[in-house]
Amino acid sequence: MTYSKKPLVGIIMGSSSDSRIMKGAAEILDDFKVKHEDQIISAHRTPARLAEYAQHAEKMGFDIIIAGAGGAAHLPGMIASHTVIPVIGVPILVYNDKHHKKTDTEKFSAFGGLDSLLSITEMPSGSPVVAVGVNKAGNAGIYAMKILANKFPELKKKLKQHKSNQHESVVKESEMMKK
Ligand code: RP5
Repeated sequence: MTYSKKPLVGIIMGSSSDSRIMKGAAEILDDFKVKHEDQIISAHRTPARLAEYAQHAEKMGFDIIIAGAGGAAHLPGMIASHTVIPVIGVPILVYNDKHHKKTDTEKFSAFGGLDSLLSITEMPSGSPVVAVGVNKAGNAGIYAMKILANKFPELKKKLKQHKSNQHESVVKESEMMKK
């Protein structure tokens, strides 16, 4: 069962290099059978596309936007400034092997993701964005389900099941340690 024919959540990211991380949010939504629409939009490289997207998101009737970006991560904040749809920001620490063929250990950010975390959370008063931890896109997905659970009681049940699964797996791990 899906909850709507149309996507309920918009997932956006600043670059295709963010998709490795942002797929964590998409996977949670897929698990919960909530439709989403995914797009790449750069706050700095495609500012006009960003403004158009905010109008598109309103027209589509999204309940939530999940926006991930690394470095000077202005994407979640700029989207929030264009719309009243709640925005969950995912600060991203990318390993920049896309353009520069660098090794996996060479990070795009010199600041370990703190730069993107602060760029997302330090919004001016009156224009908030909530943020999950660096690269924790899955948590953005779960948080989005919590918001949507106010509208769809079935999702609340699934979230409770998810919590109880977590409980079971920790207890199981603990039992394994005793052996
Ligand atoms: C940010 O710069 C993107 O969100 C990405 O995290 C980072 C690197 O982008 P690319 O150089 O891989 O396109 O704008």
